[in-house]
Amino acid sequence: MTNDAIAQLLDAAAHTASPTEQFSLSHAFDLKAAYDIQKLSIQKRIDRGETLIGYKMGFTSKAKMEQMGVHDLIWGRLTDAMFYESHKELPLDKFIHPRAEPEIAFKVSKDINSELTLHNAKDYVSHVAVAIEIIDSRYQNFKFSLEDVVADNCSSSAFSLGEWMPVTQNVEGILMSMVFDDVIMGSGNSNAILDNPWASFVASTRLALQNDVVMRAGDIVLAGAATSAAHIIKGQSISAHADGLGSVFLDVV
Ligand code: OOG
Ligand code: MG
Repeated sequence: MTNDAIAQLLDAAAHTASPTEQFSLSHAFDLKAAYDIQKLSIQKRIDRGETLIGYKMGFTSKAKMEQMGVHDLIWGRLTDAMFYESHKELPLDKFIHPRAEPEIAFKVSKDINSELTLHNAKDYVSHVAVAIEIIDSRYQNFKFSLEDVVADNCSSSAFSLGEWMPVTQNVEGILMSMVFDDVIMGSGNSNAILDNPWASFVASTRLALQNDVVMRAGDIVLAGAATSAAHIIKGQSISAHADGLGSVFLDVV
């Protein structure tokens, strides 16, 4: 099977919300091919009129690595069609078996043409926010290898953002939690994300450069979840909270 054929199947699985088999079980491909497949499948969305608006980091915390049994940093792409406004509805029929996780988002302030460090990263970011990421593996039973999940755009399917706060707002060592209706589904410290969420942003700039991607002013970067993800069901009100950043809410319908 060619990379484009796999990309086509993954795009169709996402588009029709119907699961597919793990490709790595029948067809060995390496990480480089996986990122190529990811790029090809997102290109199909762009060809249908979607716009690339940012990137997501994955497996940046131990909680996530342990939940999914994958131990390498991964990154994927975000398009405008994946964005849902806070306090609005999230239609469940667009997804296969969605899960939610609390995250921190960064907004890029100017084009990034070099690898950043913890010392200069803030010069390239205008705002930070609390976020909910909805992940929805296109693979049956949410099971995958590292290569499978990368090809599948790192399970990314939707996200929502709290209010953007100025970049001077602290995101290090803050308590984050996720609440479904009135039940706390998970909580953790933001430093569970690579010891400092900024380190995830810095890593995203490194990965972008390595892959000939230029991060642009206005792009959004999701730093990865500090807690494990939880299944969402119809009728739930889901929210994520981070100290000093506020909250973000979605109604699952
Ligand atoms: C892969 C995506 C991981 C995160 O925040 O670590 C991720 C998955 O768990 O399906 O989004
Ligand atoms: Mg995530």
